Amino acid sequence: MYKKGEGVPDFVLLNQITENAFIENLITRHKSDQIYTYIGDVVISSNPFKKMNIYNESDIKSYNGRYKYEMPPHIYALANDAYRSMRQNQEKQCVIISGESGAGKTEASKKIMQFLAYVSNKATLEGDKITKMLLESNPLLEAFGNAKTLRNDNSSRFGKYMEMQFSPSGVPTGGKITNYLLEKSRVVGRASGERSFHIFYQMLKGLSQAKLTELGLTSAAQTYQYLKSSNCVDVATIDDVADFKAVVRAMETLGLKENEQSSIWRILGAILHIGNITFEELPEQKVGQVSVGIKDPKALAAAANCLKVEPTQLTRALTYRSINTGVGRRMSVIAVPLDNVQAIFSRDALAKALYERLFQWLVTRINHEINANEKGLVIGILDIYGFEVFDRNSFEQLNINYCNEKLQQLFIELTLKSEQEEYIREGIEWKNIDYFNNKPICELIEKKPMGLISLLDESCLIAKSTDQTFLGQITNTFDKNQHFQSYQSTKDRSIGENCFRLKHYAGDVTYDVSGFLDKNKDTLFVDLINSMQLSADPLIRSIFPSPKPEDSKRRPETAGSQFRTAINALITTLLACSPHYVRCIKSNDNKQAGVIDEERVRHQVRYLGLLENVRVRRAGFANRQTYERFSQRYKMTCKQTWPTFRGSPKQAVEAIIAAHGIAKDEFRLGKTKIFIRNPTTLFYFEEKREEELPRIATLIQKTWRGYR
Ligand code: AOV
Ligand code: MG
Repeated sequence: MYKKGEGVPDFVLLNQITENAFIENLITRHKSDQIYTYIGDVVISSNPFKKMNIYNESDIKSYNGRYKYEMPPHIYALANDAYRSMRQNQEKQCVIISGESGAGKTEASKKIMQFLAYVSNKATLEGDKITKMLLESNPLLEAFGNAKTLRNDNSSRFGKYMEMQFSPSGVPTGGKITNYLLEKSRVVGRASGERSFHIFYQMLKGLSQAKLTELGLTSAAQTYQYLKSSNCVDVATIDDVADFKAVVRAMETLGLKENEQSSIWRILGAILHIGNITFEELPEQKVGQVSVGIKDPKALAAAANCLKVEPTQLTRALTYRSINTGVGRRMSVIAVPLDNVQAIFSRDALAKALYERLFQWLVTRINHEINANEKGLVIGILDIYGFEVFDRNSFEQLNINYCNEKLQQLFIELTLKSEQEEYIREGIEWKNIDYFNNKPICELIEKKPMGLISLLDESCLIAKSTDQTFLGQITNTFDKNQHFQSYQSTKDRSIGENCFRLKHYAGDVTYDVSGFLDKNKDTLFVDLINSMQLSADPLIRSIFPSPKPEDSKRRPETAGSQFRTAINALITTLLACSPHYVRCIKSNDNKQAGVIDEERVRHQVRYLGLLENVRVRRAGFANRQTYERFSQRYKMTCKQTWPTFRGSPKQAVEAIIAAHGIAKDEFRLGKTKIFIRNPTTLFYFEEKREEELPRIATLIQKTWRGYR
């Protein structure tokens, strides 16, 4: 089945299960352009950083409907399995794609969608339309949600769970996208050498001159402080003009109307103008009271024009803050002028809020077009931001890395832990295999009431708290925790005084607490909301609904706890599906084709727990089914069990196994299930079943005729 010099297609087939043998096989395969390798059902993918000639229509066709063992490893084989299992078992499926930033998750998710769209599309007009829309949502959301980072030129800055919905027979009926925490701080700033979201650069290069003039924009990104600040505008691997055309095409396919598109450009234009607004101190009106005015009225006027609000209203909202004083009937609202720092904070908060709310609107708008039957069959594809470490890591990285911890935890639970537990429960003889469990670090972050997120929330409630008091508090709380370090607790100079370090499953990350409280509170002053409500643009008004009276009594949920809730809901959703895994490996840090960095790969193989995965898999059983299910499915392949059988399901299974002379080591009979060691045995039964089906069908037909 496989050629010499290409390594083994499944790590389970290695002669020796050692780390070196594993890595050697991965490198051999990568060098011979075999980027996919299995560990049983799990697909390991190593990023080639070059265009591969393996994703053509002919490739899709050759994997469609085939069994895994018939073809070389491919992500299409996994997609095909998910589609088959969904129809065969009438069960929801999910594909969980993990790996660090730049490892190839987003590319993998698109390949899976492309395969599913192709094979499920039965060329009906409706099916055609739906699959087109699902596929076109990718370039659209990538334009708004992805950006160039130091790790990846097309890095996802939001998490995405895309459910493709199907009818019981597997015809596409719709889809639904759930998005997770967008890194909105990128809109106002980021590390040098990175870019803001793709759409800003695309728009400036792609919009017509007339449109730019209408929005008061020039095509030079350098004009805008929000884009200029990170010293990166053009990226060699990115064609913004072509991407812009794809975005506009996608908007049309997805039914975004002319006026909606126009509002989108206006909001984006407004954000760029807002970034150019600066403030200056005004002469003191009262002794000791500092207030600021707008320094550059042109930028403000341009922003107001894009937002369709009065410049005076926008000025007021950016430079004053309303505060409630007194209680009951004595309550009144006073306007307090902001100082320069506060005004900048409020300006940036408005830009971030506009962008985040526009993004959320876009996802909702797409769902409105595509969401059909949430209760039916689905294949969900999870593509999140991968584990990342930069020189400076903040609140965003903490959330991203927490999310990766949770997915690693899920992988451990499903493939290493529960697999071994099930053998024991079913009374199958089993020698335990050790693995690194990252549960303690998940708990350190998310546990209530003493985890990091809860403690951060607590700090946000106390008026006197600062980022530094928060750091002091977590240092005290996690003093004895081996996954936590800070300068105060270790006097280790490599951890800055404003920082703490977490020992994540994928490596150590040092987080700088500056800005943690503000980012977690994520307040948007009511003045800004009110000013947006006065916009003459309905889309802008709709994304800034007025706070409900009951909201003023409740504390708004913080960004951190919202994310924790969303991620745990995601895990619940995933647990309700049959999982399929893709584990992506980043071959090198320089995005180079043909290069595979042994040490980087070794590190990833270790933290992903891939060797343990092979061990459990090899010592274990590839497939298990309840006696009921197995006997129902294969009873026609055995004379004793077809057409009727009087014994228990377990006895039926025993009869079937015996009739086919299956070797003793190939299966085990547990308390409620049969365990099968090799997938080939199952394929054998599938083939036998398919051979028998036509005969049975004729038999049934004859019987029916007899009745008539
Ligand atoms: P990611 O999704 O895992 O990172 P991507 O899927 O964006 O990573 O992959 C990064 C880059 O690697 C892509 O832009 C391609 O250039 C290249 N690449 C990945 N997979 C393939 C493939 N199968 N064939 C060819 N090139 C590939 V992040 O979103 O940063 O975590 O937040
Ligand atoms: Mg990605």
